[in-house]
Amino acid sequence: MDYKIDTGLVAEHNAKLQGDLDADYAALGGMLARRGQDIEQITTLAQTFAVALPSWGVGTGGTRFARFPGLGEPRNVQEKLDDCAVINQLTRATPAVSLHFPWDKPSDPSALRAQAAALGLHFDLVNSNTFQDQAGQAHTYKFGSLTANGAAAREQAVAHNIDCIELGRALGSKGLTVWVGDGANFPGQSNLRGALERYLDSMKSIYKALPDDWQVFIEHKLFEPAFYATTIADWGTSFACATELGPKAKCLVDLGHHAPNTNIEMIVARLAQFGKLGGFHFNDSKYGDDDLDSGSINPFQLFLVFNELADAAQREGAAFKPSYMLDQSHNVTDPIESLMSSASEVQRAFVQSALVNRLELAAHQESNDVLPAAQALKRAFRTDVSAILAMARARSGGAIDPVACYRTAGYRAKAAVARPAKAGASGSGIV
Ligand code: PSV
Ligand code: MN
Ligand code: MN
Repeated sequence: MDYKIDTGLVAEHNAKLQGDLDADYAALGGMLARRGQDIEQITTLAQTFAVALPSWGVGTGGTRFARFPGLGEPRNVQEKLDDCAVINQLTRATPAVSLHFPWDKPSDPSALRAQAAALGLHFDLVNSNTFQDQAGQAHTYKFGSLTANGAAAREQAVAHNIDCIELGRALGSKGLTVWVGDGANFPGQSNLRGALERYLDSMKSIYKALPDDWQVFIEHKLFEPAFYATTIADWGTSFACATELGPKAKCLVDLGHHAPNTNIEMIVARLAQFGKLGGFHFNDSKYGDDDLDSGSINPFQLFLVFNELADAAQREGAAFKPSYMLDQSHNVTDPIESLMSSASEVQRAFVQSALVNRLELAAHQESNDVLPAAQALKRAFRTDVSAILAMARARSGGAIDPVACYRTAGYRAKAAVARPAKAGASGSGIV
């Protein structure tokens, strides 16, 4: 494997921390044993966890007001893969990368696929982009893409999605995520029902181009860039469209794409119940589509989402396999550090949800004993599973403390020398 950080350095880092970790792990194991839970089983489960990285997440995003480029930012998709490889080397939880076209369009897909394989990575779902005009494109998306009034713009947007499928196929991906910013800023600007009819027509053409073993995920978002009416604003619209399109179409839940206080875990439960939960974009937010690091604002919500996923997995078994991906944007942190931290926070919620005693919870629900039911969830959520996460990483070949190890390795400083700043680096995070 083409490891980006010297494996000897990782081993040295781990050797320094192993003693303390063993002590913390033994203490946690004893506490869990008293609850009738086997820490070894949970650690093995933690080692199975994987969340895909967004290629655009390894660059500095910014906001629509400003972008403050970071040192050593990747200048192309090959360098993005190198950064993703570091994140996976140290966390062992991020073996897949989700590409965004045309930001990451490779000139030679098979060479990119080979590079990924050499780095121990593969490609998750690919993402289309019809929310921006690209240099030289014939028809603008100013007034919409898949929903545009003009047939030429719509056809162009459909053709781009079909190109994404072809590219994704060459890269070994198995799905396409479609997020469109289409909508209206003024009442009267657009016929609300007509826009959705056009969206469905366009999506039907994209759906027809899907290979047999592919899926298409519809990503909803409440608002932005359309501030009055977004065509695919909510899970209900997403669900209706996915149902109309057919079994290969499912819904994707980006945690930041809902109104504040929305009960996202209930949306997850509904979509899982009706077989339409395709996957997630994990991030955190306080106000809107803030794209903050996972678990940085509302870790309890993240836990409750995983609690629903654990319930669905118990009901449906191995067939239940939603895709997990991070979708975040950085303005004030090192993107590699933030992505490592987010991957670990999502993994933490996954592990905490495995600590919920589901039999006990069901019994409290059955007898309408509300407080112990709530406490059963809180007990799992409050358990500090850091030692399980660190042990899972160490056993899988990663770093006990990924951020500390990354800093010791000086990867960013080396990247700053190898990658002098380039004006207008691709993959803006301003959407
Ligand atoms: C839109 O806000 C979104 O969440 C979609 O997933 C896009 O593809 C991504 O952000 C790009 O930044
Ligand atoms: Mn998203
Ligand atoms: Mn978003």
